[in-house]
Amino acid sequence: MATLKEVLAAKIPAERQRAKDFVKEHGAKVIDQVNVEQVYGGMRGISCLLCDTSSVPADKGLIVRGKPIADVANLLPEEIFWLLLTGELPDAAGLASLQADLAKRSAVPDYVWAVIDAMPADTHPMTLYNTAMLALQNTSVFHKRYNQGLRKDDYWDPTFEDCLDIIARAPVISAGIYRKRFNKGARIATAATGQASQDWAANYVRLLGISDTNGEFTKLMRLYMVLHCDHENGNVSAMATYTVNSALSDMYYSYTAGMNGLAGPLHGLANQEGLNWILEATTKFGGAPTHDQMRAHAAETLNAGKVIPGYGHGVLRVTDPRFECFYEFGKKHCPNDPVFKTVITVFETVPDVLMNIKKIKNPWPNVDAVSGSLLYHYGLTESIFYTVLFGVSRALGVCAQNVWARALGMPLVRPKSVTSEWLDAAVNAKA
Ligand code: CMX
Repeated sequence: MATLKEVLAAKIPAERQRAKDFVKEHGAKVIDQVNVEQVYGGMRGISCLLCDTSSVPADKGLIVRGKPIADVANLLPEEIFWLLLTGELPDAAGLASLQADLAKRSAVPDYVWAVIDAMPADTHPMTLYNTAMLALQNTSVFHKRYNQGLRKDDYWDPTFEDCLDIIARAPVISAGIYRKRFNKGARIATAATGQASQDWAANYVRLLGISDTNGEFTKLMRLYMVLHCDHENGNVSAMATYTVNSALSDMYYSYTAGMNGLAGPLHGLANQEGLNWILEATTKFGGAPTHDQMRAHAAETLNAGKVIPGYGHGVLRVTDPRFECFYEFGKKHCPNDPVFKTVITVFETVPDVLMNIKKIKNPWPNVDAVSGSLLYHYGLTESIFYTVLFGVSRALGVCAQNVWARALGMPLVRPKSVTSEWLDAAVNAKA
């Protein structure tokens, strides 16, 4: 049986050589161009980042290492991490070794809890989560080994070590935060070393302390952790992580940089906002709204100059397949839940409303339009915690991306900015 690290290590030399040869042969070939609108428009659509872990074609949505997300949605998050890193799935022994390794690494030092305890009780869970993660930076293997003198070819190895530590500790930290922030009682202890009988997401459910008598919530959490794992490299959290890691800041610095971006309402916070927007409607109309009431609610939001959370996307131009996976789960497990029923009503009305607004490029739902309703159904009702769950899952993708970035020796990210004056001159020169 080969461990994840051994499988990965075996792949790196060939990939490194392939990248080197490819740049040598094709380095000067033009693959894209930049127009003025893109400079003013968040660099939307410029193809200029390498990411092999996943891709997001506008008409298909998330593809993980060549596999459409719906085809791998029933796998465990650890299997997906293996897939993201290696392009392969683990055998049973490989999976068990990864699960045992994660369990072994999951201890969180006491001082981290003291940091959390010292923060104001009303701090947003994302701030608590990021602070705790950053507080762990002094445990970074990369940081230590870099200071001792590390060859560039070896950067990926301690990056991998940090990534596994982060992934192992993320559920423990976030569950501890959940229990403290929402007065759920004492933290639940992690499994003793060597007793890792549970998978990563099932263990997370146990640590959160949410009752799951029929196992459905555990199924949902596995799905949740898979669906949010990665979304290529151009999104805010992935690109922020990648940019910071390119400066050889270790993964604690890098991952938390990405998570600060995930905390924005146009990105990961949209799952919190998505549920709140639906609950607002159910409160306003005294229950699941009718289609007309939902259209009115949408119009009111838009007239107030706000966005409809969970709808639209920077890249996608179809319904997000991650939305579809959750939607199927909801239809199977909680079709009569009033909040989930409202998600259905929104899906049946809001795209038409948005289609009538010319500037909106994608009227279809993204993953954040539905995820909250399912968590809510199973008793995880504290919507301000939802982005933390997203962040725990996203650790899988950004970790895989950056282990590869260091393995391939990707340099410091440093695009060129231009002044308005320079742009003016460039446009006039073309004219
Ligand atoms: N409701 C209202 N207006 C919307 C909208 C929505 N759901 N989606 C896009 N628009 C607006 C934009 O705000 C923009 O308006 P201005 O030009 O006045 O600023 C205009 O339509 C054009 O936007 P776009 O090109 O279609 O989309 P962008 O690439 O600029 O933005 C996104 C993408 C996701 C930020 C946007 O669709 C949005 O704000 N959606 C709601 C928030 C959300 O669901 N975010 C989660 C995305 C998934 C994730 O990253 O987690």
